[in-house]
Amino acid sequence: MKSRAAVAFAAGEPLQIVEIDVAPPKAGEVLVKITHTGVCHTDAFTLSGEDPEGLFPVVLGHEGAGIVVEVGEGVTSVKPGDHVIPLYTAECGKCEFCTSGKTNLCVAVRATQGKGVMPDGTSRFSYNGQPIYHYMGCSTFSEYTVVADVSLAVVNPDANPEHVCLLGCGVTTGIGAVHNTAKVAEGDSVAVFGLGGIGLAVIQGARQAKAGRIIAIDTNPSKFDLAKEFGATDCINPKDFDKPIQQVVVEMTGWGVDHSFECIGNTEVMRAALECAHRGWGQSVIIGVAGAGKEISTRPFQLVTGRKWMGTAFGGVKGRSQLPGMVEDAMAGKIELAPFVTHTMGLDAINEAFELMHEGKSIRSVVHY
Ligand code: NAD
Ligand code: AHE
Ligand code: ZN
Repeated sequence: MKSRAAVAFAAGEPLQIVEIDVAPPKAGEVLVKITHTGVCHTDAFTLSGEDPEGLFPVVLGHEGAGIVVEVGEGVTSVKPGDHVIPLYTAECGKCEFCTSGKTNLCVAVRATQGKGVMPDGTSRFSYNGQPIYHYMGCSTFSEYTVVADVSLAVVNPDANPEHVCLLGCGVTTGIGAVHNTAKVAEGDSVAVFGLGGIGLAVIQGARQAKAGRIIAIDTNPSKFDLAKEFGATDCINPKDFDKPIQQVVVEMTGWGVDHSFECIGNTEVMRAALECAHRGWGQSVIIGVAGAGKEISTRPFQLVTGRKWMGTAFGGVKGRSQLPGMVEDAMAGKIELAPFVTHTMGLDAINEAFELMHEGKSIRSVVHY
């Protein structure tokens, strides 16, 4: 079938809106009509050419909501008409990772997903007869996409897709990092570096956990109003100080914060986030994705003196089991999604979403088909 799609033909170039060909779903696969997709910084990261797994031409997008159109042979977990959120972290329920009870990092389709193809090693997308790569097992920048059945969460059809698409990545990642990875407890102090969709979701999660002090940090002070709305108690701009930001946070708190979160993808800031964690027990969670060749460093003494360095993917959330409940929480007002959606646009204007992100003017742009 034909599908309107925003295709990244080459790194660093704007997406092109074209009509691509989408082949029917094979065994274990599902054809989904995407109705809405958010634009996450990770899409921009891969488009920039910095992603070691980046492949072109590709249909990017991994923060979507849609409706099942057709299922391939053997698929029983979803049916046409189901409202779904595609998952870049699949959940097969059977692999060593799924059954461990220790992680959400299912490996059922991860190897082929990283190569931009479906589990049989081929793509369902093509343009002028040439194959186009899939992205993160989702490719939500195409009106019709094909995903593995283990990469779909079935959600309440009454949920607003313009909002719950954000549970496909940004909001789930931030909130999950607080509850599943850091396990923030009542009264704990928190520092959040980077106040985009991810950092603001961390703040929302920290407020849910009844954290005490929530220090929000960004070089763009236009993010501070929303951070305060979500629960930040202090907002600081590293550019306002002539000393390292970790020193500022330590001086504000005495010995540092119980939990810090890096939500930018900057390895220098990752170091600052670790070093502002409390001596003896403070922990720092890396959420940001850093480019090819980047490495983190700190004095080992920082770890010897009790700080822990951690990381999280999709906030540790198991998508098929836990996302439906998060959608219910959003419908019940326990998770706020509307304030994240600062811009909406049709697919034709998707490049504006990337511009707004780079200019620091948006939190989330949501594209509708
Ligand atoms: P975003 O661009 O919306 O937000 C980033 C924020 O960081 C901006 O407000 C920007 O002003 C701020 N910033 C930039 N440099 C800074 C600095 N030196 N000091 C302080 N603030 C600074 O991005 P986003 O969509 O919120 O994504 C954030 C990061 O999280 C990206 O690296 C993205 O790839 C990653 N991410 C990871 C996961 C995961 O599962 N681990 C999931 C989603 C996104
Ligand atoms: N492809 C990159 C890694 C990118 C990465 O870390 N992705 C996160 C999700 S970002 C969502 O916005 C993730 O889930 N990682 C775990 C996984 O299995 O991909 C690289 O460095 O090669
Ligand atoms: Zn994302």
